[in-house]
Amino acid sequence: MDNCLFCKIAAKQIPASIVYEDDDVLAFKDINPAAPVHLLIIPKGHVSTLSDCDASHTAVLGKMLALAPRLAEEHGISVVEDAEGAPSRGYKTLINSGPDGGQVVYHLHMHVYGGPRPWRGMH
Ligand code: DGP
Repeated sequence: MDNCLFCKIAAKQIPASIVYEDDDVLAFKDINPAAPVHLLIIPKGHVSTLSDCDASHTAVLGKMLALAPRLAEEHGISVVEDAEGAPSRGYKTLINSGPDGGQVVYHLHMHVYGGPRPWRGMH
């Protein structure tokens, strides 16, 4: 897509702080972080929104989802046990879809938020 911001990031035409890349997906830091850790995971191939995905996207969607815990581990926000064995830390994954879903950039992306709270505008 010629005029897509995230396609341009994937093509390295616009700089981003890239934290992971393979042939199919790219992950980079959100430019306006709402949490101490705020990453975006995108498919390299353009698809505007989750509603445009079909069975042909199953593999890349799985890859995006499976990448989240790996990045969480690398960024120190994975779910761990505290001294009493209770769950501690953790992260949120989010895909905004369409205007009512709060989507602003129309290249499918999954947010990964984590780090000490409060986070901006989120529970
Ligand atoms: P959404 O509302 O789900 O469409 O979120 C879009 C996110 O994209 C938002 O959190 C800010 C981020 N963003 C917008 N433009 C850029 C950019 O040029 N670079 C980076 N790294 N993030 C961007």
